[in-house]
Amino acid sequence: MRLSRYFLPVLKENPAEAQIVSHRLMLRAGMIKQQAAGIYSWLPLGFKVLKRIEQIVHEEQIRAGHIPLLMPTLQPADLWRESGRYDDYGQEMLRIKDRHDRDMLYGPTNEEMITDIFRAHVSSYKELPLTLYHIQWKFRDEVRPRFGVMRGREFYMKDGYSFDLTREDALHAYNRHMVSYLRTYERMGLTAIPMRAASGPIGGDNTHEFLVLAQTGESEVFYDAKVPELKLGDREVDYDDRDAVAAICDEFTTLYARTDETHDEAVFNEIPEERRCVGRGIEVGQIFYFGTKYSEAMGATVSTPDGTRVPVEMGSHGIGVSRLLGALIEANHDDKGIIWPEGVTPFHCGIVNLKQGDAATDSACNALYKALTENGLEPLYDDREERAGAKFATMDLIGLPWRITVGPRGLGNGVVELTSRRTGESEEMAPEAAVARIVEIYANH
Ligand code: 5CA
Repeated sequence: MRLSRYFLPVLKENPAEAQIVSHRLMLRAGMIKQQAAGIYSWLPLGFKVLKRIEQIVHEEQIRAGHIPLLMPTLQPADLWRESGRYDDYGQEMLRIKDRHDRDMLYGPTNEEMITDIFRAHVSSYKELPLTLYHIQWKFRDEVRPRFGVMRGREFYMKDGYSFDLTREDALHAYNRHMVSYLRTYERMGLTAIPMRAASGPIGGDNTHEFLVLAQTGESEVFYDAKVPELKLGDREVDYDDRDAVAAICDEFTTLYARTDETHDEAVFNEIPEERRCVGRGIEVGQIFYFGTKYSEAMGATVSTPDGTRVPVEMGSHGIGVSRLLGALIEANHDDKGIIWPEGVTPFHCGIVNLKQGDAATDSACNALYKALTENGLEPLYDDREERAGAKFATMDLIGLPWRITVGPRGLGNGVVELTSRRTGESEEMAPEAAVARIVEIYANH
C-alpha cells in the first residue's frame, strides 16, 4: 500500500477523552472512530489488525478440531425465555421490537441459539464430541463503556460451544480450549495467564479467565512470579490426547493465579513471599464448563450407548477479539507510539522515501516494494511529499515492527537502512539483503 493512496487519518494532538494509552494510540493512529458511547467504526488500519487477530483465532480453533459457523447478531427473545435468561440478564441486554411487535435482542452471547441449533440437528451420542464456534459482533449495554475497544458496548467476540456426552468428555473440551487459547495468545506475542475465576451470568462452576498483565487492567490479580514465565513455545500438541492436553493445563494452572473474585489470602500466603505478586490484568478470554444448565432447560438431549436419553454436557469459551487490540497496545508501546508484534502487525514493514521525486530514490523504493510484495509481504510505502521527521513520526506512531529507510546518500553507497521499531537499532545493508532479512523474519508468522 502506498500511503499517498491510503486512508490513515492520524491525529497530531492527544484526544482528551482517552484515559489509557491504548485508547489514545488507537485514536491517534487513525485506527478507530467513536460513533456513540462504546460503539466504534474500524478505520482501515484498525480493521486490518482486527482481521489479523481474527485469522489467528480461526487457525488455532481449527487446529484444535473446532468448527466455524456464523450465527446472527439479532436473536428472538423466546429462545432466552426458555433458558430463563431473558429476565435474568437485566439492563445489559439491548432489547428491540420488530414491526410485528415481536421481542428481539442484540445477542450479548449465544448459548441459547447454539443449543437451539444443536437440538434441531443432533440426537445421538455418535455425533459427539462437537465444538462449534463463531466470531461475531456482540452487544452489551455496559454501565460504564470505557477505554475505547477495551470495554465497548458493541464488541467482536469469538465464542465457541462444546457438546459432549459425559462430564469427562466435556472437561477434555474445556482443556482443549485452554491449550488452544494459550497458543492463540502466544502467537500474538502476548502472555495471557489462565486464572481461576467466577462465572457470572454464563453459569457453571468451572471457569478460567485469561489475563494479560497491565497496569491499566480492570481486574486485580494475584499470582506466583513464576507463572508469567511459563511458555507453550512451539511444542507439538495432539488435541486428541487427553492426558497430554490435561498435563499442559496442569502445568499452567497449578501455580497460584487468581483474580480478586476468587483470591484466597491464606493460600496465597503459602507462596514464598518474594514470589507473591499483586497487579492488574486485562481479561482477554474466558472458558466455562457448565454441564447441562442450558441443555436441560431447552431439551437438548442425546441418546446414550445403552439407549437412554440424557441432556448434552456443554461448555462455552470466549475470546475478546476486539479487546485484544487494546490489550496488545497496552503491552507493546513506548512514548512514540505502538510497537506491533510481528504476528499481528497491519503491514509487515514500512518503506520511507527520504527524497520523494528523486528518480534514483523513487525507483529504489519501488523495487523494494515490488520485491517484498512478490514474497507475499505487505509493505506500507510512505511516498508522500513530507519531511523525513514527519514520515518517521507517523511510522513510529502506527508501530510497524520494521522500517526500511531509503535516501540518496545511502543509495550512493549501495545501501538502505533497516530499523527495528522495538529496539530502535538500525543497520545498513544492500536493498536485497533488507528484503531477505524481512522475508526471513516473517517466515514463522
Ligand atoms: N459465552 C461466554 C463465552 S463464549 C461469554 O460470553 N464469555 S465472556 O462474557 O467472558 O466474554 C468473553 C470475552 O469477551 C471476555 O473474556 C472479554 O475478553 C470479552 N468481552 C466481554 N465484554 C466485553 C466488552 N464489553 N468489550 C470488549 N470485550 C468484552
